[in-house]
Amino acid sequence: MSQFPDAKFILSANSRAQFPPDTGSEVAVAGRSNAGKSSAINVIVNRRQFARTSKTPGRTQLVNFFELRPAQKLVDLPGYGFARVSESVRRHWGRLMQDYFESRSCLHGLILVADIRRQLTDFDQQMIAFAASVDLPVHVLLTKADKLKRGKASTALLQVRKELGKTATAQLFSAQTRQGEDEAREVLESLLAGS
Ligand SMILES: Nc1nc2c(ncn2[C@@H]2O[C@H](COP(=O)(O)OP(=O)(O)OP(=O)(O)O)[C@@H](O)[C@H]2O)c(=O)[nH]1
Ligand SMILES: [Mg+2]
Repeated sequence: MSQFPDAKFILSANSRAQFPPDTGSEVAVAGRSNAGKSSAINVIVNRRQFARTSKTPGRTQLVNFFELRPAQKLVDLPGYGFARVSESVRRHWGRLMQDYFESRSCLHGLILVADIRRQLTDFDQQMIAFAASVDLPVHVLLTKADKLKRGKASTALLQVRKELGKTATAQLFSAQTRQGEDEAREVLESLLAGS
């Protein structure tokens, strides 16, 4: 049974004017393009193709808002770090992100999704530093853990935790095996509750 039986898609926004009202409590999911953000959301919410996944990096250039429960939202942010897109798409992404982070007082936390095989990219680091500068708690999902042997995955987690220090928490995750789903849901609940 889903912990969020009434979860539903609200809208996809391409600009600040389209964002839903800045009310209640919201958690955003960010990360490199193709890292596995949408797949992680589907596992956490326990619905197949709830957030649409794709094999083409950088395709989802919209801010997707979902209602988890009344006054609780989850946001699938467009991925960064895509190589094969135009400068104008990249600029649009930057503006959209800036608008998003500037305008959401309801934002209570950030879940950063990172491919365990790539460790944290410069952009991930910048995102974490930015969140720290505005006192936004961050939790890192080291996803695609199924791609590494258990020992290697644990080593990667220790390394990332060391790198993060007190700026963020981190865990292993896999949308394929559902490893770490309970832990991720607990963190999401506590972020939404603002604790
Ligand atoms: N093996 C494995 N593959 C995964 C996992 N999570 C996601 N994938 C695959 O990685 C690809 C990208 O997944 P998405 O969830 O669409 O990634 P995204 O971060 O939402 O991508 P954008 O929205 O384009 O930025 C898809 O082919 C997924 O099936 C995982 O835990 N394990
Ligand atoms: Mg996506």
